Amino acid sequence: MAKLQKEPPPPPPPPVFLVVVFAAAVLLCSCPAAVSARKVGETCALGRNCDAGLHCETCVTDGNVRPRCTRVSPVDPQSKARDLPFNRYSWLTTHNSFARLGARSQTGTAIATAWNQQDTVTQQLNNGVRGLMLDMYDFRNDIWLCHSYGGACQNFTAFTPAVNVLREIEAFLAANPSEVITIFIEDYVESPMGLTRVFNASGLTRYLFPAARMPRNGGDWPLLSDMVRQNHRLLAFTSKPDKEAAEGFPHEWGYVVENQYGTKGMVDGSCPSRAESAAMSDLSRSLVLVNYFRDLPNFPEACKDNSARLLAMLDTCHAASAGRWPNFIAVDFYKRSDRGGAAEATDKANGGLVCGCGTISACNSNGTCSPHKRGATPKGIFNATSDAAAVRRLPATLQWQLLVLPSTVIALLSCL
Ligand SMILES: *[C@@H]1O[C@H](CO)[C@@H](O)[C@H](O)[C@H]1NC(C)=O
Ligand SMILES: *[C@@H]1O[C@H](CO)[C@@H](O)[C@H](O)[C@H]1NC(C)=O
Ligand SMILES: *[C@@H]1O[C@H](CO)[C@@H](O)[C@H](O)[C@H]1NC(C)=O
Ligand SMILES: CC(=O)N[C@H]1CO[C@H](CO)[C@@H](O)[C@@H]1O
Repeated sequence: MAKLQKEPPPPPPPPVFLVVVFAAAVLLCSCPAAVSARKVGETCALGRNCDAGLHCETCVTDGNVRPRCTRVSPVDPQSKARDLPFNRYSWLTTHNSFARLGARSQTGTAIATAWNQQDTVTQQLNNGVRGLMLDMYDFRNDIWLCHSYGGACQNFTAFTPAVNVLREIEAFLAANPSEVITIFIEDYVESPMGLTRVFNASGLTRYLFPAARMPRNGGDWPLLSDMVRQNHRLLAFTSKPDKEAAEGFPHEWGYVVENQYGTKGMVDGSCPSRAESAAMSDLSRSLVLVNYFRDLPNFPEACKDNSARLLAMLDTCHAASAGRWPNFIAVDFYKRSDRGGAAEATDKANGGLVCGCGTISACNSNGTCSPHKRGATPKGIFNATSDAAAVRRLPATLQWQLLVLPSTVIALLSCL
């Protein structure tokens, strides 16, 4: 394989460089909006100091006490490619999406169970989350989102009737006609046709992608653009095998391989499948889900878990999954990280799936990698063109950017 080797552009003549620095400094210092739009890793006081898709936080457990802008939203892979099979995309997924920090139980009782996320499902969807893990239980003659205590849903572990969150999802799908969402139901519902009734009541039934159209023997999924065109924009997998025949809800592990969840799934360098799933390397399931969260959600540690360790686990699971990048990356406190976090992990998986680049930002619309994004090109299964693209010369516009970039940084520093 040809090694990525670039000719350094000729150094710019010093007078030009100084003029650019001066111009950039004048522009940036005179424009507060530009100065307050901070990039990943820059110091901030408030979320609105940071660029779109970022927020302001510390990660003390990782030694980062200085508040800095960190990633929240992944890059939308549809901005690069819409006409790939659904199994060629990766989606940021929240574990126990409904268990919002500080939420009260709608039974009126104080919640005495774990919280896994910081914001509502609507906010998660607005931030680019596209996979939701929901635990559904029979409770009070209805179906609730709940954790179990003593094998059942209790007043103090019940969050909200499932229909409320399903209606949030419905509102998002109605308002965003090209978005596709996947729900993973941890299903404890025994009441007859219980899932059907609650999906009916939420208005979501018409969006459901039919199980009959899902590939069973490792084939490609329909194209994302086709799913959007047919308005089959909701996948709802259940953990209960019998509901596929009874109600048409696909049984998750007939279509998805999934690694061990919880603390046992966070052992560095290992990515075993969970008990209910076929082996990670089983190619008869076309979708791959990677869990990366603890048995007990840990808010202070989550920023560290969701950073370098998560990225390393992606590589481990990629190798364990026969060279497949995960289609779903499920975490607790998805907004927390020391920099790029779960959003960056999703970008990395999308880079591998969409075009064979190290990150989705480097993908061109024709499936090649943009040459100025270096980083190792991952060995994905979709690698046809990326190596060839990586050795091309820098175009003139990028040489110009190389000139402007350092001067912009210097100018910004001089404003502080
Ligand atoms: C749960 O709350 C309801 C009223 O909100 C109450 O009637 C019921 O007794 C409670 N159940 C338990 C086990 O505390
Ligand atoms: C769900 O809605 C469909 C279509 O309106 C209807 O035919 C079906 O009977 C409903 N199922 C239940 C269990 O409510
Ligand atoms: C792919 O797209 C990039 C960027 O638009 C372009 O520079 C490149 O020439 C294209 N490559 C091919 C093989 O079409
Ligand atoms: C889909 C694809 O192009 N896969 C190729 C990735 O690279 C290996 C090794 O170069 C090929 O054997 C695959 O066919």
